[in-house]
Amino acid sequence: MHIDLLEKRWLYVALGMILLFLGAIFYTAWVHNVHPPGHAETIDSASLHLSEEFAEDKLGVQAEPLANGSVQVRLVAGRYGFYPREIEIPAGRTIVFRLASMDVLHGAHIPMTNMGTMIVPGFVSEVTTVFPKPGEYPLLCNEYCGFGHDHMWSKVTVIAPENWHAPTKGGQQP
Ligand SMILES: [Cu+2]
Repeated sequence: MHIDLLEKRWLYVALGMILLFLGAIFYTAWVHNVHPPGHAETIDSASLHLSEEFAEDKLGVQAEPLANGSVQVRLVAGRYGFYPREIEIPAGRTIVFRLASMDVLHGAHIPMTNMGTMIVPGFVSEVTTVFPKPGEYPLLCNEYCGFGHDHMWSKVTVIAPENWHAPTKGGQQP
């Protein structure tokens, strides 16, 4: 089969682009730890307030660290806010966010970090991340969820590990 030289060149260009994009996907997966969510855990969004994990007094930074030493944070997303509105977490430690929506589709995103996930009603979203530097970070909703979407954000304060203390009981906030 004869393939014209010009056509061949364009084939190589197309092939090169495919390899470039595949390379970018694998690079971000391996080097920056960016993965599609592989976590499917269901929950009844209409009765979060009655649930074992997402009842009002169980939200926020958890008093007990997980078995591997990471700090667990539970948040509920609802029109229009993340609850609790403010959390304090330590820098340099693994943070496991667990999020559930009480109404519609929301997103959770902390700009300039790899903390980002959709919060689909009926499912628990889990994101594991580390904040290397202390500071104040906004936690934003990045899925349009209604008229108040622009105002849907919470404050995440990352504190130097030596100054951070776990809350004495679940749900307790600064
Ligand atoms: Cu939202």
